[in-house]
Amino acid sequence: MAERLFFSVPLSRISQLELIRLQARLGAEMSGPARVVPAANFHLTLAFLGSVSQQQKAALLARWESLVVPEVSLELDQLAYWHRAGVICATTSRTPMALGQLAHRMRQDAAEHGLHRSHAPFRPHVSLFRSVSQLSRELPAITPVPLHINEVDLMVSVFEPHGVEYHSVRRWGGAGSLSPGNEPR
Ligand code: 3AM
Repeated sequence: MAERLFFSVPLSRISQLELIRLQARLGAEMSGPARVVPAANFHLTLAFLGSVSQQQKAALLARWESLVVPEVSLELDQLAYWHRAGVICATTSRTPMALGQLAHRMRQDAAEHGLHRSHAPFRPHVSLFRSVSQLSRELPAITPVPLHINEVDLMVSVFEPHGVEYHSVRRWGGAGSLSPGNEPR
């Protein structure tokens, strides 16, 4: 059975709380069918892989087995509304080079192995609202939300009756690097 997979960066509890506060502030102004992204679904996508067969997934995991996650900091310092996607997200005016390079490698690897080919440039973001058909007024300036990045997940996206759920299939970096067979000596 194929699965919908993507590489992403998880968010710390502190960053999640700051983004929940931001959602509450914006939500008061939101009209129409806009949906609030639940904090459990907050993530920063590095590369969307599309529908991946079990065979492709095993090969993908083998290729990325020894991934070393770069330690980088970034600030989510602005809001953006992406009309075509119907998304309001927190994004950054400065992408750390190491993060951009990792996203590029992952996207290139996916395209080279018959998975999703990304065309849009990598723009680090965390989606806060979906199905936003229009903005009633300009998005406000925000206090930057700092993110300290040292972990990467391979995530599976599952459609449940109550909405989409994301689950980590494999984590690299941070505590995730202590998975069996990858323990420090
Ligand atoms: O944009 P966020 O990070 O909220 O980036 C999309 C999404 O999350 C991307 O994968 C993430 C998890 O669903 N994504 C989903 N569908 C996509 C598609 N058809 C897609 N990227 C490109 N094409």
